[in-house]
Formats: sequence, structure tokens, C-alpha cells
Amino acid sequence: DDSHMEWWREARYGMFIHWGLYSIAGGEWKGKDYGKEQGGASAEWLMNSAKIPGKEYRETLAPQFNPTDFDAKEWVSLAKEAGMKYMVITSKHHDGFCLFDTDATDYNVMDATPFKRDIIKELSEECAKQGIKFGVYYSQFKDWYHRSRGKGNPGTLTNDEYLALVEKNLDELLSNYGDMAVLWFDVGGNNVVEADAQGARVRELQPDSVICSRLYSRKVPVDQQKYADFNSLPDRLLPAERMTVDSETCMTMRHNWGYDRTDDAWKSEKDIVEFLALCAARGVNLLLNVGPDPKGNILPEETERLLAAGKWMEVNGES
Ligand code: FUL
Repeated sequence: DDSHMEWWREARYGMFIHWGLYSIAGGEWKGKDYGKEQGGASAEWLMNSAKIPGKEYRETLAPQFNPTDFDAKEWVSLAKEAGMKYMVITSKHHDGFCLFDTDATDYNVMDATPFKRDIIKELSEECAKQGIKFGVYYSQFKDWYHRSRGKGNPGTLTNDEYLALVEKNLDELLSNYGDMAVLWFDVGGNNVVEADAQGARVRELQPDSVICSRLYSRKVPVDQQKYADFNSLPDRLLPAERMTVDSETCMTMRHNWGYDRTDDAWKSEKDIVEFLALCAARGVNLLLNVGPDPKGNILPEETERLLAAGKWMEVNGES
């Protein structure tokens, strides 16, 4: 039964949000630029790219996380005005920092930052109010803070403790925030047994959540991915003949996913609208990314592009 997919298939277009402690650094560490346009990894990979010990990363960035401009209503209204039907935000990216209230680790917005506001709560409530489906990105495998990165970076948890953290986090995300429309897992390096258990937990707590195939490692054949509802490929589409399952693609408006201070490789409004049209023609959902700044603002360049694409949706969309 795939009736839980119906809204998702019709939705077509959503907002992706990469936001976290890395947004404060904006791709830079100790005067050096690690952003993707420098040939490095994307800005949200900073902890890994600059080889920052977890403790130092946290102690430097968490006390600075105070995005006083953050206004859930503004973000959700913008998504709506842009013609988007769902929103997916990084509840925990590879740096391990949780943007929600959790009892599983104190490395979270409530306990480790001066902001002390549950971002996932505010956004989920606002989405419910405005009729936008709400979901979370959750990095279930890569976690450079809690897990060992080898010598010198032991991580705060053992492997078993880490799996318990993921389980607890999933329980919290699926119990405390109303309908969780999408569980956007990422980088499935864990084994099938772990992935299956995580998928089963989602199904148990919220049978209607739509689960991203990145729950599984790419090595796991598609027909063995029990809980993968849709396939997600960044920045590109599968050749039409290989599209056998529901698909979504995600795209940034410049090089980086997370906020980057120097990245000026903006895609044009035309590029974005053309890609959106191509996705629509192929029946592929598009999750278009914004990387809000450290104060909590979606950038003017992003807003402009969102509204331009929104106009196209208004004229050509199916809704
Ligand atoms: C990738 C991640 O490693 C990137 O940081 C980003 O979140 C992208 C959407 O997915 O796998």
C-alpha cells in the first residue's frame, strides 16, 4: 500500500533548508576558506574539512548560535508564496548538532546555545498552520561529533550508544512535532539490519512518513531497501528509462548547501526555472535548497530566485 505517497507525488516541489552551527562559520575556519568553490567540500562539511575536534567545534560555535532574526512564519510564508508544498530542514547534519530539543545528547539548541528555542518545533507548528507538509533531514550514519573519527577524534559515544542516540532522536522527532511528512535520511553507510530497524521505527511511529532511500547504503540493491519510498539524487535526474521508483532531486542555488560567506556562484533564475520545469515534465520532485545566514535570514538572492520560480509555478503548475 503506497497511499502515504499520494500527497508527495502531487506536491512536486519543496524547500530544503541546511542550517546549523556551520552556518556561523560560513565555510571559513581560522582565516582559511574551506567552501566548495575552493575545491573543498560544501560549507556544512567544515568540521570534517578543517579537521576540527568535536569539542573545539562545539565550544567555538555553539555559544555563538543566537539567530535572533529567525522567524518560522517568514520562512514558511516564503515557501508557500514560492509555490512549494513541503519543507525539509536539517534536524541533525553530519556535525551531530541537534536543532531540536532532545534528551539523548546535550549537544542541541536548547542546552548548548544561548538561543534556547526549538527550531523544529517552531517550524513544524507554523507549517501545520499554513498547510505546508513538514519533514526533517536526519544524518543517521555520519556524525562527526558523537562518533569516532579515528585517532585524536574519539567521539563522545561508543557505537552502541550512538545507535541508541539515533533511536531516541527518531522517537523524539516522530512523537513531539505532529505529523512528520518526510524522513530525509542521508548517507546510509550503516548496515541493512540497522537501516531496516530505523525504517521500521519510523513506520511504527508514523506510518505515513515518506522515507528517503538514503537510509540505505548505495550498495544495497533497490529491491532490498524495505523502507525506501523515494530515490533522491542531488543536482541531476536519472535517465528516464531508469526511473522505476518515485524520485526526487535536490538542488542548491549556488555551490554550497550550508551558508557560505564567499560563494557567489549563483544559478540564474532562468536556470532554476528550467530545472524545475524539467523535473515537472519528468515527474520528479524538486527539493530546492536555501542556506540561511547565522542570524536566521534566508538570503535576498535566495528569496528573489524562489519568487521567480514561484511565478513560473503559478502559471504552469498543476495545483
Ligand atoms: C549530502 C551531504 O553530505 C551534504 O552535506 C548535503 O546535505 C547533501 C544534500 O547531501 O549527502
